[in-house]
Amino acid sequence: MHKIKRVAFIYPALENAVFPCNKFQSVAQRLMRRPKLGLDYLRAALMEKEIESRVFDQTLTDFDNDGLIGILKKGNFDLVGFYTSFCTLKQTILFIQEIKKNLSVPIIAGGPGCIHYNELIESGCEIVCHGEGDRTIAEIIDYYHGNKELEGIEGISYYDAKSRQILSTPERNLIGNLDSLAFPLRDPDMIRRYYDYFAYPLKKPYITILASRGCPHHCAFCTSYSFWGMKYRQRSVENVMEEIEQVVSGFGIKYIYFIDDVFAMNFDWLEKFCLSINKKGYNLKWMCTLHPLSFQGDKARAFSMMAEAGCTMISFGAQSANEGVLRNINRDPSEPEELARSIYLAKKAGITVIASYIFGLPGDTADTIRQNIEFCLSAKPHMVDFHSLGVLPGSKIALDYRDKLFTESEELEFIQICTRYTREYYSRPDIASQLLKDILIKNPAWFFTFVRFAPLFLKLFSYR
Ligand code: B12
Repeated sequence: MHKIKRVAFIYPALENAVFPCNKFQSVAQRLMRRPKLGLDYLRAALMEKEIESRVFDQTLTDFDNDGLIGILKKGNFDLVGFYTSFCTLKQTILFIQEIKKNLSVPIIAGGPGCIHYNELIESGCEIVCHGEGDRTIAEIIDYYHGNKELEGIEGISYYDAKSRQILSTPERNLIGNLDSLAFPLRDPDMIRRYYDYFAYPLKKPYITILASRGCPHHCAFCTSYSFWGMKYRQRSVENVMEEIEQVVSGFGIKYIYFIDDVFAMNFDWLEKFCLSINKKGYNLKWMCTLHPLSFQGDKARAFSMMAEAGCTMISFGAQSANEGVLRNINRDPSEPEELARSIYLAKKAGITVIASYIFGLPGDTADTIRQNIEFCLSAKPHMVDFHSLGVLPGSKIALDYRDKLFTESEELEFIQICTRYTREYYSRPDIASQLLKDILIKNPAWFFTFVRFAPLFLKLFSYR
């Protein structure tokens, strides 16, 4: 029996990834540091078992292999848990191998990289958790405490010494009632260090909150539906308000980024939420991500209600302005028209709008990609986020394109077009003046941030 008293969670940074993310993305990531909410949910689950835990976020504190070994030795941890994603998988495996060489501490892993459980286990990881980890981690602790067998824990893979095989247990059902979860256990020292220099309306200290899990859409490039299942689960407004009360009174939070795949799918929920937040009279602003089809029919009312409740920014996952490409990625060809209306109405309500596009989707040609920027130049969101397709293992695109993934040179070309079109967008006088005006209204102090980090911003705009 291995008594667990202290757990270290490691979040490997993209900047140090040895595969396969491009330099452009890692520069962009340096301009924002987001809390690792999933790990804070796990910390909350461990606290309910009176187990201490810490997150070592490599995006905040850089450490190499030796540094990590030093951290683990000094902290005297009894268990190490890795957050994994496809981009940082190789780096994670290197870390795991190094820990195995130097320490005898058991290692577990979870997160979207769990589909690579074979590689993780072969490198020395004992247990890999699939999907939601909030309940699974508690049972993994029970296993280490001798109160549970591995084969009785749903939603994991592990190496079975008897059969000398990697075994997987049956899938775990999704948590039915998200209100039953403890609120994420946030570390006040880390909260102060997170920032997002792209989102100029954002003021520090800020945190992220999830008001729902999963996404009802099935976009071919995304892995949300394969990871979280097809079900969209929403927390009650009361439960979300309780968490907001906790972070505002506990940490003086000024800004919240709702990182739901799609925020407030249901209009009644949104209305109740906006009324509740208004009633509280907090000095608090927030932002969220919406789908172009969100609140169809009731957009004007939705956006003015949101603005009144403190929403200062909406990010729309537009992805493409071309009907054929939209069909290819399982999206609705009517979206560009709907999005144009959303952008107009959200801006009218005083909300900063960012529209996000992926270049290099199935069916994309130079013309369809050009169509994206032409659409933006006409609909005029305050900001655009043009990025190239990263083919995510587990997504429909990865399955359909298994044998014809984009070559490195094609990917490089898409990245270059992203940069070129981003420059073109912001150099248009009407777009630049709209942006400057909005910054002056929302947060003029952001200009100091821009000057301070000018080399990084310029690097992004000058990538060739
Ligand atoms: C906010 C966010 C970010 C933030 C913060 C990262 C974070 N993970 O917290 C930032 C900006 C840093 C980021 C960066 C990137 N992201 Co991101 N991000 C998200 C987003 C929108 C929310 C993450 C979140 O909080 N989820 C909610 C919590 C509750 O879930 P969770 O973090 O997965 O944790 C749960 C389980 O996974 C599990 N679990 C997680 N870790 C562990 C560890 C152990 C030991 C155990 C037992 C369990 C366990 O238990 C947790 C609680 O249930 C997700 C989409 C999504 N819906 O998840 C994309 C997502 C995770 N990101 C994605 C991608 C692609 C990226 C980037 C590569 C983007 C880029 N090109 O730059 C980088 C990669 C950075 C990296 N180091 O890996 C993909 C990952 C795809 C994949 N298969 O790997 C996702 C799924 C988006 C998508 N729909 O495709 N991201």
